[in-house]
Formats: sequence, structure tokens, C-alpha cells
Amino acid sequence: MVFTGRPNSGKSSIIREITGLDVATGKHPGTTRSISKYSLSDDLVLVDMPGFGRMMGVSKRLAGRMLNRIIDFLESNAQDIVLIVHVLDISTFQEVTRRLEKKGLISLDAEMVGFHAKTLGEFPLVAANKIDKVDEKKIKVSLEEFVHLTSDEHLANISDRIYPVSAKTGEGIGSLKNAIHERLAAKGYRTPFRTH
Ligand SMILES: Nc1nc2c(ncn2[C@@H]2O[C@H](COP(=O)(O)OP(=O)(O)OP(=O)(O)O)[C@@H](O)[C@H]2O)c(=O)[nH]1
Ligand SMILES: [Mg+2]
Repeated sequence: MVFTGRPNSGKSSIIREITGLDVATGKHPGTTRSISKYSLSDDLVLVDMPGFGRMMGVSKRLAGRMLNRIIDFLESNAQDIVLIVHVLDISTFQEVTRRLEKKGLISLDAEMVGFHAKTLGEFPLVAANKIDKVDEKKIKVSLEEFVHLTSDEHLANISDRIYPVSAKTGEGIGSLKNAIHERLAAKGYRTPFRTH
């Protein structure tokens, strides 16, 4: 089971909330520096990815190299990946997307989710994190834009796979946990952590 997302989106915080594992989280982007693996059970490993994309204090070249490492890992382990959870920082999604658009680039989140869909043959689960930081209207509009940018007529609707959460307040974490549990169970894996 793999967690991906931009730097500082809250991947490690969500993993900590969901599993109770003592994973390192931090105020600044670039806390998780290497592909970190945690054994959940005999046959299930959880992978906490470093954030991908530009971040302060890290050169473009280094960020690019990290993204290549992440892509390499996902491609070479595609057969063994049971589930991917992509963590989106919904509180900054629109601003970040605008910034990239100005440079003629598309949202890295949309791109990554599209890459996962290609690798897995289905959309990953999406944790739309940090809902405590913005109001409902902004969450709704941001999610609509995300859905628009990622929609693909050949794949199941991504809207069904989005879980608005806050790793800070715990809101929505129960539903995300249940969704992860259901997917793992459907693929024959025992739940490695307690569900609500
Ligand atoms: N307000 C708020 N802050 C959050 C939430 N989730 C995480 N944070 C904060 O965001 C910061 C980054 O969290 P991490 O879990 O380290 O993020 P990450 O995605 O693992 O970051 P990298 O390892 O650097 O890629 C920390 O200061 C967290 O406390 C949330 O839901 N709401
Ligand atoms: Mg991290």
C-alpha cells in the first residue's frame, strides 16, 4: 500500500492517524526524504513516499531526481502494489494549480493520479487533506476542479474515490480508513489496523 502526494500535503500525518505508526511528520516540505517502508502484517508493506515536485530549499535537479525515483519505484513494483492513496492538500490545490498553469504546466496532483490510474488500471483513493484550513465552499470548488482535471472517460468516476479529511482534527479519517479496509479486504488482505 503506497501513499503519494506533493511535499507537505500530509502523507505522513495521515499514515500516523490511520495506522498509529510513529512516522516522522514536519512543518516544512521535505520531511520524508526517502522511500520509507513499514511492515503492517506478514504480507503487507506500507510505503510513505517523499513529496514530489518543487520545494523550498531543494534544487530543481534534486526534486527531479526524487520524482524519477518515485516513478521508478511505482513502475518496478506495479505488480505488488495492492492500493495507492494519493494525498492532496485541498487548502492550496487551486493556488498551486494556477501557479503551474501560468508556466504552462498541468497540476502535478492530476498528473500523478493519472499516472497511478495507468499503472494500476484504476484510480487510486484520494485523501483530500487539510479540510480544517478552508471553508466548505472552497473545498467543493477545489474538488470540482480536481475532478475535472483528472476525469477520464475510460475509468470509473474518481469522485467516488475522494475522501475529504483532516489529519489534524481527525475528521473524515474514519471513512478513509473504512475505504482502505474494504479495498484491502476485496483483494484478499486482512485489515492490518483497527477500523471504526
Ligand atoms: N491544518 C492541518 N495541518 C496538517 C494536516 N495534515 C498535516 N498537517 C501539517 O502539515 C505539515 C506536513 O505534514 P506531513 O505529514 O509531514 O506531510 P508530508 O506530506 O508527509 O510531507 P513530506 O514528507 O515533506 O513530503 C505538518 O506540519 C502537519 O502537522 C491537516 O489536516 N490540517
Ligand atoms: Mg512525509
